[in-house]
Amino acid sequence: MARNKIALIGSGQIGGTLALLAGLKELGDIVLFDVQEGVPQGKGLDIAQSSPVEGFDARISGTQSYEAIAGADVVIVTAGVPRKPGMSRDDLLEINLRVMEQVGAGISKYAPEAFVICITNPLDAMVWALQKFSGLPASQVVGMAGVLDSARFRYFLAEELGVSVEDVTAFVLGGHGDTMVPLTRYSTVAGIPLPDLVKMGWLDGKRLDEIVQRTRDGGAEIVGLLKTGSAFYAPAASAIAMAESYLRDKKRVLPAAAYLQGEYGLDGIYVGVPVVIGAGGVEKVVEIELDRAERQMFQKSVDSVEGLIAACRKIQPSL
Ligand code: TXD
Repeated sequence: MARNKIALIGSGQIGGTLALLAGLKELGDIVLFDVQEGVPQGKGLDIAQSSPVEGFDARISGTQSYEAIAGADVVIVTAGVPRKPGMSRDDLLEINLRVMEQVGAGISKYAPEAFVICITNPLDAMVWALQKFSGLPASQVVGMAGVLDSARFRYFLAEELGVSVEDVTAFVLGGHGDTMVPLTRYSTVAGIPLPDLVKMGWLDGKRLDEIVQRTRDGGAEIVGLLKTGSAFYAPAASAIAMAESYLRDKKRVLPAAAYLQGEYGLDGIYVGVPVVIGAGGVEKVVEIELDRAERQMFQKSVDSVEGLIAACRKIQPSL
């Protein structure tokens, strides 16, 4: 069987980590793309030189040309610029929207069959724009945020309770960042919902609220520590889990920014919901019951995504 091909558009902090993880997991051959000359080539060569030590076989190459992504099975997009001092959120939106336009055209021309995972911020709006620019079916284009947000939630809970991260599941909905909605009653330790753990006296209710807030601020906490960039190990690991579910048809149920067509009473926007990812891409959007408070939080999140989409449309009315 021929190896799969994974194209990474953007070879910065997350892109490089994605290449290393995809190599270590032998997901396939890897093409790193970036506008910065030498960077994808250098990172590719460096990772390739780790393969004899780690014992994995993969062709890893770097490129400035979209042609090199031809026939990719999976494309993971991290291309974009970070927000710099003096740059407003709208400035950032406009620059990254232009980047999505280029990336969408490249994918549409050379890898129209690929499963596309977008990571670039502002996530929910960028994945929406990328799907439009690429013209790929919405089931083939998805955004990564929920796996990361729920991983942070799981890690904090496991640490608090002194249990294995493997036995903690967490459920998050909504947009990435401040407006994410951690659903505590659907989050469990070995199947026991968090509110029951509070009742049992294993978890303090106030501590749980603090952990929820820390999860919401998870990205900012890391930016505050790193000072020169944002998180990249856990974001890369999260996108790799999604790619793996697609390539191996695992049909994992993962939170992801998916295109809604009537689900949750929404139409035509991307927002974080649980989905099944398998060989057919996003094979199913899982629609769960929300109580009043959860619905309100979800709506706040949807409003902020809709605001970003409106801002994109203002910049590019044809979208
Ligand atoms: O959960 C999530 N979705 C996120 C999102 C979690 C963490 C970080 N998140 C966002 O991912 C972050 O705000 C950024 O928008 C992306 C990528 O983060 P990373 O830390 O990898 O950023 P880098 O190191 O700046 O890498 C971006 C690369 C860089 O090498 C640029 O040269 C390149 O993108 N770039 C481009 N590549 C291709 N094509 C174009 N036009 C282009 N412009 C810049």
